[in-house]
Amino acid sequence: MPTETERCIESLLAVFQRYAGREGDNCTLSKREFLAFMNTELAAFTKNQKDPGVVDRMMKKLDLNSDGQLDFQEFLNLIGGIAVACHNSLVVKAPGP
Ligand SMILES: [Ca+2]
Repeated sequence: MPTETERCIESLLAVFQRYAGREGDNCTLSKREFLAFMNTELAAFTKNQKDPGVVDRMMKKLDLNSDGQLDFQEFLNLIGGIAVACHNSLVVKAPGP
């Protein structure tokens, strides 16, 4: 039986591969694959964005080597950033001692 942490890693890999495998290089997310990922998997976030260019700019910021694709490391930077933001908002919201 995998642990909870191992299952989380497996899930991240599976989601990345599912979207990366849609077109072109199946080890990276193209802009279209990234948009599909954002609109499906992070729809709550995407829907709240009034600026339609925000996902575009996120892609540019995440694409550290500027090859127009997001590899798994670049994708993890996004997940890590969101996780940290969630953690921080929980810490701020949590009642003090
Ligand atoms: Ca890249």
